[in-house]
Amino acid sequence: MGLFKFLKEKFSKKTSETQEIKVETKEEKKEKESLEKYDKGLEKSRKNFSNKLEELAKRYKNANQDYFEELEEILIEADCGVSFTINTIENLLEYTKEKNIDNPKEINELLVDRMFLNYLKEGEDIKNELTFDHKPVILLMTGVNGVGKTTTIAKLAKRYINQGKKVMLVAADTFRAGAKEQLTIWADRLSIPIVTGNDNEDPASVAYKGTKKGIDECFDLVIVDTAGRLQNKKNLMEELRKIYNVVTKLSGINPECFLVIDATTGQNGVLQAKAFKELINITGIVITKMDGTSKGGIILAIREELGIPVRFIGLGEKDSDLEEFDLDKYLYGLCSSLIKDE
Ligand SMILES: Nc1nc2c(ncn2[C@@H]2O[C@H](COP(=O)(O)OP(=O)(O)OP(=O)(O)O)[C@@H](O)[C@H]2O)c(=O)[nH]1
Ligand SMILES: [Mg+2]
Repeated sequence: MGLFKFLKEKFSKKTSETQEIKVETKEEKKEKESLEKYDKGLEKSRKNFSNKLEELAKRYKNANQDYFEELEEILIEADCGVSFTINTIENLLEYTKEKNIDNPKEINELLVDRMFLNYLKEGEDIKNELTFDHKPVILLMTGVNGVGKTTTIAKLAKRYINQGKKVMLVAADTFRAGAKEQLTIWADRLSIPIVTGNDNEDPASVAYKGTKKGIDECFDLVIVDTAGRLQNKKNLMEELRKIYNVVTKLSGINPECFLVIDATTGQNGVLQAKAFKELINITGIVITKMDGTSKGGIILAIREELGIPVRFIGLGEKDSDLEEFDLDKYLYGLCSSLIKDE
């Protein structure tokens, strides 16, 4: 069975089932809420992507060269990236020619299949959730200015507190005025400890203090906030490497290192990821502000060009608006108008 049909069975059925009066288990309720978040958060992208595909399929009775050119444009406009788009279209052309397929609706289904397969083939399928096989897990949050690092820290802290973990925060952004206070407000709200430094203190020294406390006091998770830095500012990037090295040396293990990318910045996000990846070992990407963009294809572009897994996705400003990245739900959120309409 193709992925398109699989998603249809997996999720459309669930949506209709929920109409019936039936006692839901806690797990089912959580899954339903999660799917709804994806559905709502990807609404703009869906309009830009699958509604256009649907409309394209209506306009062409049979797929021809013009059809594939328009399809290519839709993928580029959705921010899937040039490389992903070209590979996918070439792939589709080859396959449809070989199998004699020219029905646009069928090609839409094949496209969803390709999006899924391409994501998987680009890298190992690692678990997105943090794993706590050693204590403490140190998580560095990095990224350029204003992408949502601090907000994502609060969301992740809440997530793991709810899972019963002992969590603390470290304000290693000693550069931006108000950064320490912003993180302290979140720590107070979540009732967890925070390590801060003086204004303009070396961020690596604050990261050191935080890591040490995390080790000494047996925390499960220490999340380190870092200042926003543009990838082309050499001294700031060096400073990040220093934080990374200090934490790695003290804890004796490579930290989890998330790069936060704002989905609304488009292909610039790919350039950011390339630069950060050269400097430190990025173990995952968090895509934020997915709810504010119509270009949800950025996840596919990043995966195609960097192979780094997207671990979490931000779908709103509240501390509950963070979901573990799930390829099925993402593709369903992006394409559900095609799938439901079948
Ligand atoms: N809609 C939406 N807004 C978000 C999301 N994540 C963060 N934001 C908003 O983005 C803005 C910037 O968030 P911060 O968390 O302060 O960003 P930052 O990367 O820490 O910023 P600097 O520390 O200045 O580099 C805030 O207004 C957040 O509410 C998201 O997933 N969706
Ligand atoms: Mg911040």
